[in-house]
Amino acid sequence: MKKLLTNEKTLILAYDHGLEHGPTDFNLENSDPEYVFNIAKQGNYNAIAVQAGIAEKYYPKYKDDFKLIIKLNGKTRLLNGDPLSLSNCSLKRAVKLGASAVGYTLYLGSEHEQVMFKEFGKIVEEAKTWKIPVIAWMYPRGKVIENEKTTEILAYAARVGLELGADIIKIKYNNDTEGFKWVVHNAGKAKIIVAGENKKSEYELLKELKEVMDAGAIGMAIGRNVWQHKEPLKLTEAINQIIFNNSTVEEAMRIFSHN
Ligand code: FBP
Repeated sequence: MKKLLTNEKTLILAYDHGLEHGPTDFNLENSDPEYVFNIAKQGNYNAIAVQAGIAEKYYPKYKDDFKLIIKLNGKTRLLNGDPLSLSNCSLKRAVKLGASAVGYTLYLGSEHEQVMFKEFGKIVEEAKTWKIPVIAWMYPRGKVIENEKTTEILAYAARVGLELGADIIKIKYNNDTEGFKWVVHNAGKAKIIVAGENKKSEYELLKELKEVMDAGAIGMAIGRNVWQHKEPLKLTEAINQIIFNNSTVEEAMRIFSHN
């Protein structure tokens, strides 16, 4: 049965990497969107986050299985210099494609941040009329950002997301367990979810997830660690246990190993 986008907690499968990183993240199996959409279905994810082109061709078959988040902007990794990422899909089209929420990456600290802030403001305003939530991928990046994962800069990113009107803020985690409470605190009534980032061991991933949940995050929007995994559904089950059943890392690891 299709879950809500978030019922306090959420687990989202992110699959916009083909645009952001290129096929370098993929193999023969996971380069096929069908393979990844099937993980979202079998793994009982709340939603999948994809670009409009993928949504248009692959979501109709899964519309009763999980929610759709359309990533409105995106850029390739081929450009040099400070990042600028503008929308390639309107809200109207996203809603028509079945989106229950829209996503937008904001590169704060980029010399182009004002351009993205301006566009994001318009999207937030329009999203209110469609009554759909806006998820901001808050990524500090640009030549003035020496380290995009200090606690101070992550807290700043979370705060900017709140101030610009995001309902959910997607952010990276820096393994500072105490510091992350400050990050979450600065998001106020906006909710925090974390990215999975580069592929890591199951234990490391689950431990990080437990730490961010304990700090007040509501879940995860994970990509590579799941669909690059040999056993994505087993890993998903362990992730589900931590997010929705408040399991310990050890319990989740047992579930992963015994499944
Ligand atoms: P992962 O869990 O694979 O890190 O995916 C999360 C995500 O935010 C994707 O939605 C996006 O494509 C990617 O990370 C961008 O990360 P970066 O800009 O750091 O490469």
